[in-house]
Amino acid sequence: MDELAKRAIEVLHGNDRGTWTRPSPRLYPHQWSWDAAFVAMGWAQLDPVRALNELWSLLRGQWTTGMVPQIVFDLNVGRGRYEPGPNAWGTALNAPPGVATSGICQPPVHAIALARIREVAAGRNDGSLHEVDDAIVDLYPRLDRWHRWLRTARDPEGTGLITILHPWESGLDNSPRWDRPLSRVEPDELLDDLPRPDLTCVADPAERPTNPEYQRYRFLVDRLIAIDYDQDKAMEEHPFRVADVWFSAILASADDVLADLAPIAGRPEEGDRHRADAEHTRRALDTCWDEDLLACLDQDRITGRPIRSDTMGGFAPLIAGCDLDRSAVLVDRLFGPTYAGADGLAWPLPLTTATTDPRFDRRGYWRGPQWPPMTWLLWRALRMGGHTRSAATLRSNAIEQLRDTGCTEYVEPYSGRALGSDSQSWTAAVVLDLLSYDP
Ligand code: 2M8
Repeated sequence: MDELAKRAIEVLHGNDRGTWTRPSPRLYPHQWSWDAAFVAMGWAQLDPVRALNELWSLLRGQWTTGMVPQIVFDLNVGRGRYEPGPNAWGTALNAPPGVATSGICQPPVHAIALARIREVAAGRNDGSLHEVDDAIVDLYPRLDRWHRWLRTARDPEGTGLITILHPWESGLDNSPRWDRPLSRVEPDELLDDLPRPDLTCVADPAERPTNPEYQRYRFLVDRLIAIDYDQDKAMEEHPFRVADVWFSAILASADDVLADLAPIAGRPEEGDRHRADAEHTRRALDTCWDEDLLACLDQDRITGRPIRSDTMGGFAPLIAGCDLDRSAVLVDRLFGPTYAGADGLAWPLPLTTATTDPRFDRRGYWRGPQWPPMTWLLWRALRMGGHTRSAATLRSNAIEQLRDTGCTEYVEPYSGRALGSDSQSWTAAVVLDLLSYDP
């Protein structure tokens, strides 16, 4: 068997907790929301039913409001191993009985994962398609509620863009996109004994966010606890509110997918609603286009202004499925001299921040390095947008990188050094999916 595939399978098995998977053995010992979606696609290559369990495990934590939480905690993990842990979120009355969760969310990749599981099952001719289709009947309404929660609680004015209340909700936690809005967040008291177990899990603490950032992260969580996660209040007064274009674009694409899944779930009449939602977001993303940067910009909902930074977020229209003219511009930029085509890169793959952005940092967490799951999202977008040749190039470069770096969390783009955790589940999942692809 292919050595890389073997390593990826080892990583998934090593992080497997039976019905769900740790993102990594030490750094992230609980179940994370968007990791679970990627991981499910990885399991699909081995066992589509195990893949469905990954999604079901996550959805055990779905709140009655419809929110799918960023973390579903494993209560067997020792106290203090990950912070903020299960007792730090004040969510006991919000989460379903018997399940401990955080109180924020992450990008909605789940429907995309479910459709991919189905596609893989369909190619197996072993009866698993039947099981997947049965599961879709029950999973679809859960995902529909999740999307509806995002489109109401996090977009009460129906703008088509989803507001995040914490950088962790973006998944691209430390992106320079959040620097400005986060700098205005002033914790009223600083935690002297800020617990940072994460710093002991990486080779160099510089591979993780800084303490001042963590003080703000904790403060934002405390502010949400203080209003008991009341979303209406949060959307009016929370000190960090940003309409996140990358998150919104993923939702648009996931809505297109839900439209395709609706008939399989026995709800054909709901397809049009999802398509209209996706279209609405695509139009909203159009209004966030910056002609100078040639990028789509997040909107700070507190100042009412766009956030000018040249990052991966700018490619949101590609993820959402935009028209040919715009996608041609974005594909040029993606492979151009400030992103994948930058001089001196070990592999020509997308960067999380443009090399020309003043805050580009080749080692900084989400501030420059290459992240395999983001490469995967862009690869999928290129394929779906009909950019077949670019997609093929991206895929083969990604595989080449992964052969060298293994299932690492992220990669320093110039030296090609593996950074963060070295057994990251979503990277393993991306490996399996990329290797399996048969155009
Ligand atoms: C990272 O985020 C968590 C907080 O959610 C952390 O730093 O502790 C991010 O890379 C995020 O996107 C990812 O889902 C998570 C688990 O892999 O780790």
